[in-house]
Order: sequence, then C-alpha cells, then structure tokens
Amino acid sequence: MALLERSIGVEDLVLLEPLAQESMLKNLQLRYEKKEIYTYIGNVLISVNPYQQLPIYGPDFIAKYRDCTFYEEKPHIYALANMAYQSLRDQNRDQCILITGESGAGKTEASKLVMSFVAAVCEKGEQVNSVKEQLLQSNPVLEAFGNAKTIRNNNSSRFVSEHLLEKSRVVKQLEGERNFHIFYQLLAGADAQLLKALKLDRDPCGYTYLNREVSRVNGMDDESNFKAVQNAMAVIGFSEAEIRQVLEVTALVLKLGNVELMDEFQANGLSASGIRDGKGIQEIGELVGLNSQELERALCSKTVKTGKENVVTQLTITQVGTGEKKKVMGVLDIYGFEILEDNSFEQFVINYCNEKLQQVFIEMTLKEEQEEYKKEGIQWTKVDFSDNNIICNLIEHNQKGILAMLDEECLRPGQVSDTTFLAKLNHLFSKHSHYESKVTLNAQRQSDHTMSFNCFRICHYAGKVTYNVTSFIDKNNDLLFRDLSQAMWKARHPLLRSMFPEGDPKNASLKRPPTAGTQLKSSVAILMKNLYSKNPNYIRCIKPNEHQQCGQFSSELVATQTRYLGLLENVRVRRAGYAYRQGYKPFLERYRLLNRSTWPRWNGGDREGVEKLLGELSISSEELAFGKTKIFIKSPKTLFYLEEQRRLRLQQLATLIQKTYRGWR
Ligand code: AOV
Ligand code: MG
Repeated sequence: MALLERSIGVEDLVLLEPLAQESMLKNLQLRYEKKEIYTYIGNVLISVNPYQQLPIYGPDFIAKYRDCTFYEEKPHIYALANMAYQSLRDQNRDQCILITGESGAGKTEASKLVMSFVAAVCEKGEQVNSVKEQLLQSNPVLEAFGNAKTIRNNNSSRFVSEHLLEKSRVVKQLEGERNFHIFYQLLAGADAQLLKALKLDRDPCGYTYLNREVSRVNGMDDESNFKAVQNAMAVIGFSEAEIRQVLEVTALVLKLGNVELMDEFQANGLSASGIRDGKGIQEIGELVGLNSQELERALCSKTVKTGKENVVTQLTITQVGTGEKKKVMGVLDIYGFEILEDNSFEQFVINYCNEKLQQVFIEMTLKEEQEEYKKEGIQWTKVDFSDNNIICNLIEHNQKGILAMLDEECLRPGQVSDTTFLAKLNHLFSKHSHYESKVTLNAQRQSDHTMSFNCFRICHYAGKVTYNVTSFIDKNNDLLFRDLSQAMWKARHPLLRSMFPEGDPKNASLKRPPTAGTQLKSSVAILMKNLYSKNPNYIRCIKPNEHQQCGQFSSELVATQTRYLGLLENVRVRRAGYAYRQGYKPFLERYRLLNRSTWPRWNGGDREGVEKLLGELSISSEELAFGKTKIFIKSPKTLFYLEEQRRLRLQQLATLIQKTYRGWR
C-alpha cells in the first residue's frame, strides 16, 4: 500500500507526523478532495460521506477485497468487512461492527455496504441463500418503520434498539420533517380495497399526525416502497395475517391522532374530558376489536398525558446471520456524541452511550496490543493511557452516579423537581474533577457566563457538555398509564395485545415500571457485555458539510466531529506502544535496497536480513522490537526516515540506470 504517498496524504493516521488536530484534518481533506473517502487508524476505518455514488463498490471491488489482507489494498469499507468476515470464518470469533457518527454521516449506508459484502462472500448453499435474502430484506422494513425525513438527513434512522424508537416523532415533527416513512407508504401504496378495510383515506393531509407541508421527499417513491416493504416482510417470514396486523396497528396510530379530546365544563364547574367525534373512536374499535366505550374511558381518564414521551437511545442492533450456527456478526449503527445548543436528557443518554463505547474501545485496543506482544514474544511494557472510567462512574455508579441520583429523586416522596435533583448533584459532586455547575464554580471563585443555574456540566472525553436539567425528572419517569395498557390488552387483536403485556391483570403489580434511566443503564450493560464477548471492528463516519452536497469539505465541521469521535485519542491509543509493525518478509522486500549486505541479493532468513539492515542504519535499539514474525517500530519518525531513505535510493538508482543507458547509446 502507498503508505506515505504525499499527494493523497497518509492512508493510516497512525503514521501522521507531526500528530495534531490540524495535520489530521489536512490529511482527511486532501484525501477527500482526491475522492479517497476512507482512511485508517490502525484497523479502525474512517469514512467521510462523499454524497455521490463513487465507482468503488460492487462485484469487481468485492472480488478484489475478498482475497486480500487488510493493508494490501487502499483503505476501504470492504477491507474492514473482509477482515471481520475472515476472522469470523477462520478463527471462529464472533464479530461486532460498531458504526458511529452524527446524523447524515453515512452510518446506515456503511452498514448496508458491510452487509452486502458479507452476503456476497459468504458460503453458498440453499439455507444460506435464504438467510442472506432475509438479511438484505430486513433493511427496507427497518427503514419504513424506523426512518424519517429530518432536516439533516432525508432518510434518518430514528430507532434505537428494538424498543427505543423516537416515540415523540409519531405525534409531532419539526418543520420540514416527516413522520416515519411507513405512514406515507401505506397511504400512497395500499390499493383501494386495503385502504377501505383499514378505514383510511388516501390523502395524508387528512391526518393530524401527518398534517405537515412535506408529505413527499425528493427521490423517494412511497408507493413503490410500500410494495417493497410488503414483499420484504414476507421474505423475512411474516405471515400474510401478521403483515395485515402490522398494517392495522399502523392505521390505528394514524386514526388515534385524529381523535380529538376536549375539555367539557360540567354544570358543577369541574372539567372532564370527552371525545369530540365518536365515529373515529368507533372505527378504531372495529379495526382492532376493542370496545369503543372502554377505549374512550382509557383515553380520557385524567391520568393520560400524551406526546410527552421523548426517550431516544440511539442503539440499533441488526443481527446478521451467516448461515452457520452460533457464529455472530452484529452491526451496530449508533448515534455519535452530541453537543447541541441546548442539551437535555436525550443528549445525556446519547453521550453516556458514547462514553461507554470509548471505554470499550480503549480497553479492547490496549488488550489487543498486549495480546499481540505476547504472541510475538515481545517484552510487555505497560502502555500508559488515561482511561475514561472516572467519567463513566460519575454517570453510572450504582449508588452514587448521576443516573442513580435521578432515580432516587423520581422515587422519593414529597416535593421533587429538577431543581432538587440538581441541588443533590451539586452537593455530591462538588469536588469531582469531571463535574461542574454554577454552584461548584462559584465555590471555587471561578466565573463562567456561559452557564446558568439550571445546568450542570460534564467533562466528557470528547469535550465539555452543559446539560440543562429541565424535564430530566419527567423524561426519566417515562410513564405509560396503566389504564391505557389495560384497555389495549383487552383488544381482540393478537399483535396489539402482545404489545401491552403489562396490561394483563396477571402481570399487574403495584411496582412502578423501571425508569428510562434504569432501562437505559441495563440495555447499555447488555450491549457492553455483548461487545466484550466479540471481536470489535470500528467504522467512524464523518459528515463533510451541512448541505448534503458532494465535494464540499468544511474543516470546522469536521474538526468538531473528529473531536467528538475521539479520533486523535484513537491515534494516541494506537501509538501508545509501537506505531508500526510489519511481517519480516514484506518489510525486507521494501527496504533491503537501503543496504549493501541485503542488496541486490540476500540469501539469509528474513528476520536476520531485517536485523542486519536496521543495525547498519544505526537506528536506536529502543525504537525497535523483534517479534517472532514481525518487526515493531515505535515512532512514525523512524518509518518516515526509512521511507525517505528509500525514496532517495530509488532516485539514485534511476539516475544510475539512465547513465548506464546513455553510455550504451
Ligand atoms: P446516517 O445513518 O449516519 O444518518 P445515512 O447513512 O442515512 O446517514 O447517509 C445519509 C446520506 O448520505 C445517504 O442517504 C446517501 O445519500 C449519502 N451517503 C452516505 N454514505 C454514502 C456512500 N458511501 N456513498 C454515497 N452516498 C453516501 V441518521 O440515520 O440521520 O444518524 O439518524
Ligand atoms: Mg442512519
């Protein structure tokens, strides 16, 4: 590979010299301008969204990458997918591919490329083919129900793990955004008979939940996508009846949006709510086999609050089957670190997940290094690297973490509010090195005008984030009222019933459902356990500009993302031990022309050749370690030196050849 080709930058940031934020950005920009959207940090892949179809995918490229080792060809997502696949197949190690980056950075496209690569290279066989087909067809279904047009991405994934969808989007969208694709697909694509059976009208404008100026997205054909989704569901294994039930529930949601609650003033002056138009509620009742009076009661009881739920945890796990039992390749498409102008519970949750992923990354990278050194028989000197355990602890500690404090406030009887919650944090963490608030800063006689009294700040690995505590308590409570689940559970509709198991009187306990924070903590714990048991592969996606435009590279925007993705940290972890390693044979091949004893001929072993070569170049022995099969070089400077020497030597040889040639003439 062209390690240090100057015109297109370095292909591996581990070799960047000097290593700094600016040089890293320059390198990425240079490569992006040359349409080289992929760059490595060791075996981590950075991908910068090209916003155009590049001619670097498809069968020819798959064929090229499936037979090569990781560093042989240019950096490519197929090389990463291939490495994961080979390790799965040959070493029987479960794999996990972690894809991070902000909205529109290309995570979902990356996950599709990985899946299509794996589908193309995995072994043939009838059973495998059907699994493959299911795998590829899962995408349109996931996207129909989980994706929507947002301001930042026309096809933004808004779902997280199976259960944590961006629920608030169902009832309300920002200007210029849409609800989940499936609603528009259903209305555009269902035939007249189906629409009638679902008691729906074709026009999206008739539905409160869709009643927005954008019902169409450029380049997106809702009608034909609906056919594709129906077909995909059948391929995945949904029966006809099940598909119908899913559509009925989808219709139910649309129709519920049109049910108008109204407050009536009764003669006694107390208010009570009722339903303005009985027809809608009756139709819903018929659609899913519910007694309409009961439904009305559940909807109107005073306890019902709608549109207040807003939990977003951006974790999506798509399990990828590979035909063989028990071997697993998981693709995790996760929302990256997020710092908005106003950061709330959602950002806190997202950033906590990313903090945990960083922790896994550091631990696993250092562990991997350690294992390689051991395998190569190299003396292990402890690699110094500051981890982020202290920040993770600040958030998740079982008794004394921020999440525990939040739960404590949510469950405590008496006057609780976001303010009492914050006061508690300020008291407990007044001396914590990664926690700040107006109160703690004042106590230290520091002033900070950017922070107000209802905020706290966490110094994350990726930077400081100020969180506003307003609605933390409400969002953490995430209550679904019992009367509603009970009514839904009574529906004569198998799917709807199954969605509200807590409505079953058998399950009715007085215990309060777990808070959003607790649910999150346990799903993160499960995810971490899952990751630690697998071999991780990382893809870091970067969005080059805010306009979904090709060819534009905004350094400022990219700088922010590289910081949030912790890329510089990534490079530092990778370089903590030996920055570069290479097998003796290829290393000798590349550099043997630098030395008289190894050039033009070397008859000894590869390792001896490398020893001789480097010995005579008088490179400090501290820079080098000789492993069983590989040479390890500590700093990139040494490698640069070798490359520079090689370049000079090649020039010299070229001149020599020219002279000789002239002599002949
Ligand atoms: P995301 O998954 O990271 O955002 P997507 O994967 O949906 O982002 O990418 C956004 C858009 O960028 C796609 O619809 C494509 O038009 C374009 N794109 C991304 N990667 C490529 C590529 N390799 N080649 C060509 N075009 C690409 V979100 O789901 O919003 O966080 O919630
Ligand atoms: Mg996505």
